Amino acid sequence: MQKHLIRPHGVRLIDLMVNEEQAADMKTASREWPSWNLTSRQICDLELLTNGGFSPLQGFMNQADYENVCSDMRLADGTIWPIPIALDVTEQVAKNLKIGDLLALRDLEGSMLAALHVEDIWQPNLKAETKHVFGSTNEEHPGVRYLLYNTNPFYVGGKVEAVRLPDHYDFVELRYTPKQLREKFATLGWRKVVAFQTRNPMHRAHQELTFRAAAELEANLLIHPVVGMTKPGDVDHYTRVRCYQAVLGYYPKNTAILSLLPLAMRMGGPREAVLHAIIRKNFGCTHLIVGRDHAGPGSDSSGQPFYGPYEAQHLLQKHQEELQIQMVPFKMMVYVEDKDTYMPIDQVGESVKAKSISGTELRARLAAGKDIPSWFSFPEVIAELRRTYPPRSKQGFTVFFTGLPSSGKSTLANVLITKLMEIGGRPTTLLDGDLVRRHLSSELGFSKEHRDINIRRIGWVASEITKNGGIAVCAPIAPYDRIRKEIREMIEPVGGFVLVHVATPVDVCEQRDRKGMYAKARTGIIKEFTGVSDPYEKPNDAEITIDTTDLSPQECVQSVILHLEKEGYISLSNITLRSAT
Ligand code: PPS
Repeated sequence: MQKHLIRPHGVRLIDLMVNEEQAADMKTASREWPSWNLTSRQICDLELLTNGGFSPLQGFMNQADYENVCSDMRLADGTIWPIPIALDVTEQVAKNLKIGDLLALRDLEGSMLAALHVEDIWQPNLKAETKHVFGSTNEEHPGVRYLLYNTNPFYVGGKVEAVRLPDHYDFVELRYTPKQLREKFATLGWRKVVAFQTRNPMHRAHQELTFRAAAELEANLLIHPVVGMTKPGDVDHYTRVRCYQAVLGYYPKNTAILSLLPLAMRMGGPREAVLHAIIRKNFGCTHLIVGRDHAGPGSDSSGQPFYGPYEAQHLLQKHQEELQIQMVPFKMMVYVEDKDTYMPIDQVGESVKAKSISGTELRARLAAGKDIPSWFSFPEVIAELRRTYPPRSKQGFTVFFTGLPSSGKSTLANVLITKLMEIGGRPTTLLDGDLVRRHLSSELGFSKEHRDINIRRIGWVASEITKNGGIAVCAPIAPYDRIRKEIREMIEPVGGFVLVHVATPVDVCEQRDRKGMYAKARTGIIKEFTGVSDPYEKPNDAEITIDTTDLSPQECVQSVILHLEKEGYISLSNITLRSAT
């Protein structure tokens, strides 16, 4: 029944699942095996290995495949494959493994998902991998950063036998495996299917483009969004899926379906586009839409794009005959007001007024609670986005004071908390340095390692408060720049983050010496004391810098309040109104 469908990549559709009896035996036997708790990304990879989304791969890559993929974009047997699918483990696990072992692969709760027959254990050159795969070693590229900072130093390769697929409890009815989707296409009689890959909410431009692509090809449409891992800071997949479900209603009946793809994206631009094509072929699609900067992470902080806008199209074009799945290239769609229609940007004459709204502008409009025009998106999609991204005046935020001991952090934090409670409307929590060390970090000292743990704890609590719409005011010393940046990265996706550098000079702090600690540090009674015998890295990314030497606490806090008002997090008009009446 499926013979009319496109063939999978390689000889057949891979299915790594063993039968029930074997699974039960393997689970029992695995108690004696070495074991590895998979990371979120590895769980995504394992799911696509198991269900054949990554056909012809039959496990995590061995060294020969890995090296060939890096250098030549091919497996050792010559089959085209663009990105390594490797299992990274710690040195401790690697050192206790030998060729021929069975390694139990477990989920985040420690429940067994699969067994790996160890063929190779090696230490990869991750820097070289970033260069080959991403064409960049710039740490601002999320794929590069992941490889350099979140990847364990050893790779283990070998065939996999799976006992079950990873658990999913959300949108279960939309999670088709390649086999199930192929069966569905066969049942529906869909032989030509064009896939749309996305990691963003869909608006009118995307609906228009996908509709046109399918209509022009006389094909059906698969909306195939990635719900595994995407670029940090993207709209969460729960919100996106609710948006896709709404957009589905705007296609002619029975022409389009929605299925969720548990892929961990690498944001690898051109090479990732080739991977997307292979996956869609395995899911039974004959065509893949590839647009501007497909799977690219945009630009670095100097504004330099990581990839050319159509580099992904060019690479896929080069290999499409061999891959068999066909690329449907498209240019950006823009709204032409005079004609009340969407058109590809290259078909719009220079004199014609074309409109579009960038992702950044959309976020800004949501944050400010401003209008989002109906030509841009569907009412249901706008409503979903507004639910997830309420205006800043309703979002949570964190104010993070950093500075030397006795610089005035705690005093300012206390005044700020009082002011914010006067304004009201949101629950407010103070995470002062001393308070945290008493209640959360009582076992920690002041080494760099312990200070980082302390700040990570504060950051985690603050991010939870922020995510749930509250206000966290933190006032630790937080002397290290990298960890402060990590906290910012943790909080910004869930609400506001304002870093306040309390830049009171060290001699003024020492004169104040509220707790007599500088004196003790000078005589060596207190060791590793910030500002005396331990470093303080001044922030270069603070929203506000305050030197408290000649200012009253009220004056200092006023600049924080005004900043919060300017950014839309608080509204002072209520206060003025109240005090006027
Ligand atoms: S850190 O680096 O952010 O973890 O430090 P923090 O938790 O904010 O420190 C809280 C208070 O601990 C007192 N204290 C020291 N500070 C710095 N270095 C050393 N070695 C030290 N030992 C004790 C100090 O009073 C900090 O409070 P503040 O309010 O900053 O004076």
